[in-house]
Amino acid sequence: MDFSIPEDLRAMVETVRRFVKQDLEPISQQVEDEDHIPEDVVQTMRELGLFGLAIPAEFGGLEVGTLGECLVYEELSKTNACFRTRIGTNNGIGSQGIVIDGTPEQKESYLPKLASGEWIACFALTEPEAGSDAANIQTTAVRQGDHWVLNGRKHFITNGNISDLATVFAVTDKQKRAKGGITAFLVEKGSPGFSVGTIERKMGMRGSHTCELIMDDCQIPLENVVGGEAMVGQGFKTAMKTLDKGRLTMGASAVGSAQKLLELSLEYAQQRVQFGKPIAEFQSIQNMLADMATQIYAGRQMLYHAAWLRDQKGTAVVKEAAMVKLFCTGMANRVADMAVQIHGGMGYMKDFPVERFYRDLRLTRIYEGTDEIQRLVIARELLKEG
Ligand code: COS
Repeated sequence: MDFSIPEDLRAMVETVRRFVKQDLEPISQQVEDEDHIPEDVVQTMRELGLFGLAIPAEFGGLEVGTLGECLVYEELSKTNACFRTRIGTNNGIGSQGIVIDGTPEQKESYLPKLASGEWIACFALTEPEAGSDAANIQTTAVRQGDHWVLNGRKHFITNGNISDLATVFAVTDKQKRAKGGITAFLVEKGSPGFSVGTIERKMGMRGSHTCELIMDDCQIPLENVVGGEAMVGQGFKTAMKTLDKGRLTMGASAVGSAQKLLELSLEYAQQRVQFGKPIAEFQSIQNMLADMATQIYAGRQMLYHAAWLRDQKGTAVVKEAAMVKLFCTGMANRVADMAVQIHGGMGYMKDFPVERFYRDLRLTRIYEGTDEIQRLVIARELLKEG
């Protein structure tokens, strides 16, 4: 067994770590207050190639592999979560439908723009009646002459308001639904009948926006079915394969944020004096620090292993990806709770970053598949294995 991180990935992690320390962390509170990432920072992200981590090199991406991507997310998640979310959809759910199932023409046409960050992409599956039950989407697509006509409303769409391209899932056969009746469409900003609805108000994740997307007799060219004509009806599988990878990177974000919370807690516990000595000298605080470190260690090991496995086996890590998301996001939420506890009253104040991490991490147990869905996926895979 070789547990070492390859040299090229280590160098990349160093670059991202420097970027986080020098450029992102100093403005993390400003971004929180203004609910907006400054354009010059986004430009540096483009120059570093961060929008194309998961896009093949032949289309201008860095193609760092799943492990490489997870390592970058781990570093980026040590600061305000919105920075990771900004590049997240181009590397994940916004582009991977095209990377996995797109036609050569679709790859040629869209991936270079997504890899460079010139275009932003989003993933429009969720609807008011279709959250965990993704197959219950109500958006329809009907073929009319030389185009498809889409009607429906999506919500909770990350980066939807700033996207140039959306992968929109719609029902093309009401009887078949998930089993051959859902199709994925590439919908460009400005398409007739396509618009952004309400920007949603959230508990956290400031600086990263989610919104409604509305299709009102939205016309899409026939060639914009992901994977082309042969993939009409196969969109649900495209969505599931895309989400598998997202579940690993979500685990990486959770590990990175948990690590940062441990570092903040260690620092605070050694500075904060109560009853005449630093609180780090009390066993009850030490127990929490030890539990945090142990759980982070466990999460990181399973994350790296599952990422490595995906790099060896391609996309077939359904069970492991769900396990990583379930464990790592739960772990990070427990770590965040302990971090607030160690910081005491200060942990509840907006002046300290632990309060922000506590809110932002709560979402990781919900989006890209809830804890309950991960358990369902894991159990199904176990039963299939027999
Ligand atoms: N990879 C490839 N194919 C997959 C797959 C995967 N990970 N998961 C399911 N499929 C296939 C199935 O094999 C089945 O294909 P066949 O018709 O050939 O048998 C088809 O997709 C339908 O799958 P299934 O019957 O399992 O569909 P269900 O409606 O029971 O739903 C769950 C499956 C619950 C797993 C799915 O709805 C889900 O993941 N929900 C959560 C959605 C989510 O994460 N939303 C977050 C917001 S989007 S960011």
